[in-house]
Amino acid sequence: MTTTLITGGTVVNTTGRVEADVLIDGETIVGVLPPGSELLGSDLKRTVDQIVDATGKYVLPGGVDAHTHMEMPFGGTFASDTFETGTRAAAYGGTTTIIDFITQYPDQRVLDQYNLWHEKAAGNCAIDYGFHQILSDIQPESLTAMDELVDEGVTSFKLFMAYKGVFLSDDGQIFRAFQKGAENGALMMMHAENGSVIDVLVEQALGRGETGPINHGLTRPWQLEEEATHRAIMLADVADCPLYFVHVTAKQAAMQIAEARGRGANVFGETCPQYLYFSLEDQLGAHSAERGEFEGAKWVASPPLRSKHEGHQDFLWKALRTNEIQMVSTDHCPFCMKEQKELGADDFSKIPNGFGTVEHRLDLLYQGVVDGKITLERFVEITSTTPARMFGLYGKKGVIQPGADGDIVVYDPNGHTTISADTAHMDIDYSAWEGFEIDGKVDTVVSRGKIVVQNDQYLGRKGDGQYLKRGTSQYLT
Ligand code: DUC
Ligand code: ZN
Ligand code: ZN
Repeated sequence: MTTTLITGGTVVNTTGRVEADVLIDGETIVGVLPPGSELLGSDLKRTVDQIVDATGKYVLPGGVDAHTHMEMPFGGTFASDTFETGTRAAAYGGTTTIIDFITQYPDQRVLDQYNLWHEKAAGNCAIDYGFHQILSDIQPESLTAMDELVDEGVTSFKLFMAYKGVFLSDDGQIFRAFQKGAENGALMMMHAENGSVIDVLVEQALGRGETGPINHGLTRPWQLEEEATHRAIMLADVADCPLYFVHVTAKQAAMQIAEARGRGANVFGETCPQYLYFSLEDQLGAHSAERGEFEGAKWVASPPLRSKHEGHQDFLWKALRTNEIQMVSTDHCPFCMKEQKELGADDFSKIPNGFGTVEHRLDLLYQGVVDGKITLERFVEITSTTPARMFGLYGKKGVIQPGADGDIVVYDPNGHTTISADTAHMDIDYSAWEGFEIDGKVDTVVSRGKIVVQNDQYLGRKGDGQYLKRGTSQYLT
């Protein structure tokens, strides 16, 4: 077993920061020690096999990205990152755990999909991984499967109020799943947009010949996110089940969550870097010589980007600071422009929805620290500790303390990162984040005691990552 000492750095947990050395024995943290490795030779009588010099750097718990879609079948194609490429890119960016969504379409059996996701991921991942389950068009068999999946460590289920005929469940179906969640302790997750109304707006826009990418956002206004968010909260109230909103984009939806939390409901929300940094106006302004206005397809995701003038982005940063929104995941669902986003060249509703961000989440949120939007401790909380606790991994993940997995990011606040598709490692032919400058840099990444990234080199191998059989949410016990 390899013993690793991370020395000279500032260890950051949600509770504060301290100058300390971190000792990892094999895969597990065994000590957070006063600085100075002289203790090792005498008191602890240990031989250290490898030393990571973190002088002048932050020592952070490895990132936990609780929302990814590796090789997801969607929009007539597949998300371009496989478990192999996507988890390696995540490791480069300081994420040492992902929770990916098992996808189920109406004609598929939930448990078959669960087995399929294990087949896709096993032996291919660079970092540890768990699963949530997507349930579409919920039928009685799916409700039974929920019990079995909770026993397998899939303790959270995503439902959709949008994408009719693909993922959407109606209110009655949603309510039955909520009742099941209330019974078996699972955390229910919601994609909150009013799909029926969106479908009308899309049909009308196409009928008027408005086919460009910007119409994706224009046909999914914030009112339809707020309405769905409110409706889901009310349904969860009646079912007496906890509820977690994925990818919150609209100020008004965040306010619904805040209001529910204010009266003591177990309602939670995540947002994503794209909704903090980009606006509908950015997308509208995007043109290229090669593609003209279709360049905007790079920023097509659902829910869509929101207007800068309405203040959504500022509100989401504020909500992160005040814990009205609890965490940040990526909704990593990359599609290349060539042959993928291009499927919607003549019809915005056919553009595969999604961003590729799994590699950049930590950097993009760290820039929020530099810009004074969140503290360093809050950065750790929203990128690692809360996602771990929300999804039953805390103690093993999300914290630097004895007994936790040796998942560490050494982050250099004096380093610099320029984001570009040319240097990123995700399997996508562009970067929505091209040219972003970050005043910080991932220096070294350790995953269960193994150095997997150092000096911009990947030192791990596929299959290093293990399946995480998760417990139920630690916010609910
Ligand atoms: N939204 C996306 O943008 N992509 C994948 C699924 C989703 O809900
Ligand atoms: Zn979604
Ligand atoms: Zn998603």
